[in-house]
Amino acid sequence: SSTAHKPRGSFILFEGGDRCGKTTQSENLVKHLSSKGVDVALWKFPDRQTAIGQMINAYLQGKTETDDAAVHLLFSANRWEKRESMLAALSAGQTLVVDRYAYSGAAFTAAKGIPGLDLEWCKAPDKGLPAPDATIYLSMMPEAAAKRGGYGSERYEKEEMQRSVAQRFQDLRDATWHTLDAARSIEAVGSDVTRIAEAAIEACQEGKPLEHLWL
Ligand code: 2DT
Repeated sequence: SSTAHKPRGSFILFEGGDRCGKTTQSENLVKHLSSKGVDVALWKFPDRQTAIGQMINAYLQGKTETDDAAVHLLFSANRWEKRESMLAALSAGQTLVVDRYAYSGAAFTAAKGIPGLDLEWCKAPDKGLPAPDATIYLSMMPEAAAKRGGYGSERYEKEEMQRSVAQRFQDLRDATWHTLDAARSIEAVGSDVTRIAEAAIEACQEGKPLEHLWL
């Protein structure tokens, strides 16, 4: 029997503002990769199922008021509490398609413009988390996104906040980043997504090491 290690899975992240098509594209990517025989799972942050996630959910739905710094740390803790299972899945060879992560964490809190909670402060608690192999940023003007059936009723789903978030995302661009024009058709965006994801998976199969955020 072979003792050769299965290559690790790839960490493919979707980021972007509300109504940019992240959910549709991440679901379509998972379907596409599964049909090609790739071991793949779809993850989403915040994970509203955990105890911390339930506190975040109540905050987002406006049922509780939480200090902005405290809620920022809850979002980060919600990633740290999933770190071990994330690393286990990746090293078992499973590719993870993730809908939002630490870039959303830093962009949304920094967008509030609260003195002291600048981008560096916002990034600090996520330092050391597993880094994505590819970050697919679905770029769309907030005005255009709002026309897609309107924003929902959760906290942050306002055009002005979305504009500020988009600016913060620009400050967070790094080597993993791929910006796609998300105003195009689902199919046009999807074919770019597939190309980026397949390249990331191939790089991991060829031994690209997993990196860590913002150290
Ligand atoms: P969804 O609509 O995608 O469920 O996101 N957010 C998200 C933060 O403020 N900080 C974070 O760390 C993350 C992951 C973005 C719910 C909202 O929560 C915001 C939108």
